Order: sequence, then structure tokens, then C-alpha cells
Amino acid sequence: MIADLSRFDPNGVSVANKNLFGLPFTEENAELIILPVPWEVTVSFKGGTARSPDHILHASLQVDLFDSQYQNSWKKGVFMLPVDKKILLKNDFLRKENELYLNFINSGDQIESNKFMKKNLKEVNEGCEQLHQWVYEKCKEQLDKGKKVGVLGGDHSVAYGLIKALSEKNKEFGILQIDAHCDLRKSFEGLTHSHGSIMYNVLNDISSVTKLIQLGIRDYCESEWNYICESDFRIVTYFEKEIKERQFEGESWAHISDEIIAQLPQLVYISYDIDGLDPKLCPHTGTPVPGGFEIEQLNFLFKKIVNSGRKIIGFDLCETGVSTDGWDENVGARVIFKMCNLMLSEI
Ligand SMILES: [Mn+2]
Repeated sequence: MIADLSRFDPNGVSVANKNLFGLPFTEENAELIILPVPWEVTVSFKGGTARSPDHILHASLQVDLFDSQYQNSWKKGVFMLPVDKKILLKNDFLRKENELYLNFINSGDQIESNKFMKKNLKEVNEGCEQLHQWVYEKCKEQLDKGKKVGVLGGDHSVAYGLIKALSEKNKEFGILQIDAHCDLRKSFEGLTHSHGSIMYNVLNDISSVTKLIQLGIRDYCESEWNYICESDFRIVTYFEKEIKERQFEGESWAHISDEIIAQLPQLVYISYDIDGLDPKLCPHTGTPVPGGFEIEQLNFLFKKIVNSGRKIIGFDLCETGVSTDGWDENVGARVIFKMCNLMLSEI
């Protein structure tokens, strides 16, 4: 089914119609479906990202639809599914349980001696597994219909279900991860599905992911470093320090971008943790770290990926915070607009 755009004025003011960017599409006629996942159960520092999909939806009405690079992309249709209130309620409940648990172990107490806390941890871990399964099923349902899919978090763990669903349709693909953190912890304080473990879990469970390229990493631990070194180049990490130093020595970002792209397979999934950007662009993200990318720096790289003939098969945008002045959401809306355009582009 093709949407009738004859009555839609892309130059006009966007109308709040419950769809991203006020676009006039439905679940049936949109080529790209965005699944919002209001989930941040394992977040240990600043909360809020579970509510960012609704905030980004609101902020997205301010985004101009004209993208000089990809002028026709949005016309293929983007539709964001409604935020599932049951998932949000479950998130709120389990996040509290997790807080109790983290406070308990952070005060030095031993979990083995406390039945209640043991049960608590089990519930959190099981809840996260159920969430993965839910995301997987939702994404699979859309992929089976021939749709393209992007996920909007929530914390970074929400990407797992989409990557798993894509692995059943694509024998071999690479992940390009934008992040301040490696997210390669085997488990974090007993939490097997922590946002800090997402890429460890993906690599451990999903063999179709033949390459993980990480960009902008600037906060990581020794075990993550060792894991990368022992990965036999399945993981290639461009630490922020290394990128900046190469640039200080006079190397261009264009040159570094080409080097990154040459290592990517034909099919690419982009995992965009917004904390990979300079925190001035995401001050209310869960775990901000000084440094980071400018938006255009990444858009330049993404354009080169598309121009290289590689195909973007899916993406997630995660960890966007919620702010009183709407700034984080404003940035998030602009980032997801570009991601949609890239995914729907034809070169
Ligand atoms: Mn992350």
C-alpha cells in the first residue's frame, strides 16, 4: 500500500498526529517502522531514558523534513509504533527492585546470605530476558512483512532483540557502535542483561555478527580491553584518544573514515548510543563522559558508508535523556531523522 502524499505539505508546520516528524504514514504503508522501547531497568546512574521515546516524538515535530542529501527518503514512509504502557510499567517496577539490589550490594553486603535480594536479582534478570524476547518478536513480525526496522530506547540493552531478529534474515553482518563505553562487560554486578553488557551478549550469542567496530570509546575497564585484544579482530575499537591523536598529527577524518569503512562487511547495523556524542549534545544521558563526536562528523562517516555501496540493515538510537528544556530530545529527534533517511536512501 502506497501513501497518498498529495494533501501533505512538507514545508508546513508539523501537526501532532502521534507519528514521528508528523509524517502522514501508517504502520501498513510505511517502509520503515520504529519500535520504541521504554526500558532502563539496569541503569545505575541517571534515569529518564525510558521516557525519551515520547519526548523525542514530541520534539520531532520541530525537525524540518528537507534533507538536501536524501530528499526523497522520508517519502517512503516512517511510522513509530505507540509506546507500550505495559512495558513502561514493568520497567518502573523492576527498576525499583534493581535499585534496592544495587544499594544492597554497594553497601558491601553479601547476596548469598539474603534470600530476598537473591529473589530480587532473579526477577530483574528474568524481566530483562522477557523484554529481549518481546523486542525480538515485535521486530521479527515487522521484518517478516518486509519492513525495515529501527529501535528507539531506552537504555542500550534494548538493541538485543532487533539484532537477534536481523541475524535470522542476514547470514553475516557488521555492527558499527557509536558509544563512550565498550558495553563489553560479561555481566555487571550480577546483572546479565545490563546496558553495559549489550555488545558482550550480542557477540556471545549471535554468530552472524562477524565484526564489531566501536567508535569514540573513552570509558572502559581492563577486562573489556583484554576481551577486545583477544577477539582476533572480530572487535575493532577506535578509542576516542586514538582518533583525536591521529587528527592532532594531521590525519583527516575522511582518511580515518575510509579506514573504518574498509573493515565493515557489506551489511551494516548501526548501534547509536547518544553518549558517543559530546555531552553538550546529550547532557541528561545516563552516563555522560567528556569528549565525544559532533553530529556532522558521524553523518559524514554514515554518508560515506552508504556511498561505498554498503547497506544499512537496521539501527538503534539509545540512552537519550529527558530534560526540562527539551534539549536532549531535540538532538535525539534530529539524530533519528538522519538515521531514517540513511536507511531509506538509494544511491
Ligand atoms: Mn552503550
